[in-house]
Amino acid sequence: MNVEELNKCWSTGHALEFFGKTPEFAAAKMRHSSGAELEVGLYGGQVLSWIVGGRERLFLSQKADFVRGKAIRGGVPIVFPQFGSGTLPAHGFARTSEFFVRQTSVEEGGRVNLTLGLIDSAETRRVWPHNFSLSLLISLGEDLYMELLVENTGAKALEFQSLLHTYFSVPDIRAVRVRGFEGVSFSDFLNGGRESVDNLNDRPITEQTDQLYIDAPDFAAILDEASCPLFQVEKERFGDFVLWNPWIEKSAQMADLSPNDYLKFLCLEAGNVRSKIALSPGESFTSSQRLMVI
Ligand code: TA6
Repeated sequence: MNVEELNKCWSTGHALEFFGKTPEFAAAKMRHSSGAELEVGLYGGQVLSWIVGGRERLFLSQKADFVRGKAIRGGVPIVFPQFGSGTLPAHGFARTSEFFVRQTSVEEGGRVNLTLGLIDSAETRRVWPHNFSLSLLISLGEDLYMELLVENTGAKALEFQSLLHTYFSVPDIRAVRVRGFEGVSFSDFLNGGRESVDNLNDRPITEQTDQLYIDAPDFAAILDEASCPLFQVEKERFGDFVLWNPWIEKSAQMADLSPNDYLKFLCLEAGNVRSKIALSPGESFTSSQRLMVI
């Protein structure tokens, strides 16, 4: 569907309308009565912008590639059905697939809802021989609620990983802290997956960080250097959190990041990584995150 067709079929007026993010990339613009605004690209089903209180709250690289087949650096990439490297392309194919609109609505209380869909295709089945149906609910109120429903529509069992790879915009990574992981076991991807327990109450980020917090509590927060909360993340039926910042050297190797971009974002990612989700034919699984600006 082109933008005109999308608006004809799905626009709810000022609260939700479609536009061309680029000439080739259609996106939804969602507006809440609180003044919060959201942009969601149909490519990848990816939240690209979240404005609260007149300020952008997500990081989107100025050098992000809006090219089909490539992942867009920033916002909230959808990681499915694989996390990281493996038999599929890194982080799976969802983030480089074209989603379609399943539903749009504006609730009486003013929440603006967009549900996007992705189903298996000859292209996905070639790399992942399963039938599936994804529904991604993106709900904008004073918070941002995202819910991922995965259904096994095939005749054989399947297993998947899923994760919402949120790039939170921060003033300076050297001044933020992460709260919620004290006493939680984590696997350090930069140290061969070595597992240890985080013994910090409010964890600073002082170097390249790439850690999987296993069976993590459902609440985590990003704080400023005065330990005042910037963001709160509440996850449900996502077992883990991933914490990532590439820092200086890794950033320098990433063509879609500018050298100092590492200072401007922290990825705090709710996901099912350590334990894959298994679905028998006809079964489905729903997981969600709620992001709040504090
Ligand atoms: O979520 C952390 C991570 O797996 C890091 O290892 C890093 O690769 C990051 O995701 C970004 O991955 P991408 O494929 O988008 O460059």
